Amino acid sequence: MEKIAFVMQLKAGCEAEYEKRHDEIWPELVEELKAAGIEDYSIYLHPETLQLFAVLKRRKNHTMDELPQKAIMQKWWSHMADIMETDPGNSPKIIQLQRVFHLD
Ligand code: RM4
Repeated sequence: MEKIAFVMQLKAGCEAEYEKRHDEIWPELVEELKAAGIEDYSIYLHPETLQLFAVLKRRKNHTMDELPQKAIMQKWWSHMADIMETDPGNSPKIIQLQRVFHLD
């Protein structure tokens, strides 16, 4: 497994709605994420900047790169597009983070 982290951006005033939608995440999306080799996926909200800090583990032979082509992923991104900063095609704007410290 490897652990990666990235940042997304929430729109102002959408904190409660973002959490609610994830409380109600679609089971078929969860299945697709797990099938892609993702585990232990958390998203944390920075209350001042509204940055969404995401951290997850993924199998070495993960297929995360194929997720953007999956119908359920595209449906989810379109469902979320009104409350997140997005790129064309509704995928969330993402900044990959570089690990600078680790303690096992
Ligand atoms: C996020 C964003 C990510 C997705 C998670 C489940 O808000 O849409 O792309 O992996 O939800």
